[in-house]
Amino acid sequence: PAQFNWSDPLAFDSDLTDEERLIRDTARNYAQAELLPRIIDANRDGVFDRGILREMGALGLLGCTVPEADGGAGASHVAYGLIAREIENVDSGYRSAMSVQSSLVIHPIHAYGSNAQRARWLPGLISGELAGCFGLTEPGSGSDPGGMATRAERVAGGYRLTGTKTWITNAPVADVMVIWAKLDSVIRGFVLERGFDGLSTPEIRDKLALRASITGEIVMDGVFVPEENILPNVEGLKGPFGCLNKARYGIGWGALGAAAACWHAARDYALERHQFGRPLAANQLVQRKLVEMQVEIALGLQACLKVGRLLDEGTCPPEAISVIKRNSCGKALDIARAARDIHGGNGISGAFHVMRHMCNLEAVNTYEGTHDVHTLILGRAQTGIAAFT
Ligand code: TGC
Ligand code: FAD
Repeated sequence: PAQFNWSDPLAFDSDLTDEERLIRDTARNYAQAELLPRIIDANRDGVFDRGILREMGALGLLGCTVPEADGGAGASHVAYGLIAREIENVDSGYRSAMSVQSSLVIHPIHAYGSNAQRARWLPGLISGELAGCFGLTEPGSGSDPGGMATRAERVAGGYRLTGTKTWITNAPVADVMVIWAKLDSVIRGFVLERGFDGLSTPEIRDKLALRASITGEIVMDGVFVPEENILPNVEGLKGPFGCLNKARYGIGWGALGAAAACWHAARDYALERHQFGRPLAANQLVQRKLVEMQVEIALGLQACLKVGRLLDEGTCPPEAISVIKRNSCGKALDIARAARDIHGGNGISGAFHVMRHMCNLEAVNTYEGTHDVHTLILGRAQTGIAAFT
C-alpha cells in the first residue's frame, strides 16, 4: 500500500506546483531561520521590528500576487496562502504585518488606484521600504463598518478628513495609510501619508495577544488630503470588503500554520514527557487530542487550497472565504488550547510557544470579521435572511 505520512495525511504537498513549493520553502527557511529566534523576546517585550517588512520585501514575500508587469512576483493565491502559513507558524503577529501590507494596502492601491498612485507607492510597499496600514474599524464601529463616523469633506484642492480609527495593525510605523471615510454619505478610500497636518497614530499598549505586532489608533483632526490621494476606482463598502476578502483568505491559511506549530510541539512533548512510567503519548486521551489536531489541520488545508484555486481562476464567491476564515481560526484556537493543556505546567511558559499562539489566535479569531460574523454571513447566504440587525 501507499506510504502514510502522519504529518501530511492527505498528501497536501503533492497538490502544489513546483513554483508554489519553491515559494513555500523560501518563506519557511526565512521564518524558521530569521523570525523564530527573535519571537520570544519580541513577544515578551511587546516590540515589532520594522526591519522585518524590508526582509520580507527583499525575498518577494510582500504583494506577491501583484503581476510582474506591475512590479510584483506574479505568484498564485495559493503561493500567498503558503507564505501566510509559514510566517504564522512562527507568530500570528508577523503574519499580520505581512497580510496588512499585502492584502490591505498593496491590493487596494493596485486594484483601485490610478496609474500615478500605483507608480508612486507600490514599489516602496512591495520592497518593504514603505510600511502601510488599513483603517476601517472605529471606536464605535467594528463588526458594522457601514456605521463609520469618519467624514471627508471637499475643500479647495482636495478633502478634509475628520475621525478616529482604532485597532489598526502597523499604524504607529506606517508611512502610508489606506483610510475609509464617508464623502457625501458614500464610503471612499483615501491614502494618507505620515507627516500630514492633524494626523497622529498613538500606539495601543498592554495587549495580551499579538504582542510582536504593533497596533494603534489613527486620529484625524481635519487632515487635508490632496485630490491625487483619493482612490478613484471604487466606492461603497465593496471597496474595503474587496481587500478583506484577500486578507481573510490569507488568515485562513495562516491560522493553520499556527495550529500546526502547536500540534507538532504537543506531539514532540507527549513523546518525550513521561508520567506513570510511560510517555504521555501512550495514553488514549492524549492520542485522541493529537489526532483531532492532525485531522482538522489536514481537512482545513484542503479547504484553503480549494479556495485558493478558485481565487486563481477568478471564480471564488466571498462566502467561500468566510468558510475557511471561520473554520481555520476556530479550529486553530481549539488546537492551541489543547496543545497548551498537553504541555501541562510548562505550557504556560514562553519557552514552549504554545500559549503565545493560543493568545494570538484569540485576536485572529476576532479580527477580519469575528467567528460569529462569518457564521452570520454564511447563515444569510444559506437562508436568505440577514440576522445582523
Ligand atoms: P452588506 O449589505 O452585506 O454589503 C454592503 C456592500 O458591500 C458588498 N460586499 C462585498 N463585496 C465584496 N466582498 C465581500 N466580502 C462583500 N461583502 C459585502 C455588498 O455586495 C454590498 O455592495 P453594494 O454595491 O450592494 O452596496 O453589508 P452589511 O453592512 O450588512 O455588512 C454586514 C457584515 C457583517 C457582513 C460586514 O459588515 C462584515 O463583514 N463585518 C466585519 C467587519 C470586518 O471584517 N472588519 C475587518 C477590519 S480590518 C482588520 O480586521 C484587519 S486585521 C489584519 C491583521 O492584522 O492581520
Ligand atoms: P464588536 O463588533 O463590538 O463585536 C463584539 C462581539 O459582538 C463579538 O463577539 C461579535 O461577534 C459580536 N457581534 C457583533 N455584532 C453582532 C451581531 N449582529 N450578531 C451577533 N453577534 C454580534 N481593524 C482595521 O480596520 N484595521 C486593522 O489593521 C485592524 N487590526 C486589528 C488588530 C488587532 C490586534 C485587533 C484585535 C483588531 C484589529 N482590527 C483592525 C479591528 C477588528 O477588525 C475588529 O476588532 C473586529 O472587526 C470586531 O469589531 P469590534 O472589536 O468592534 O467588536
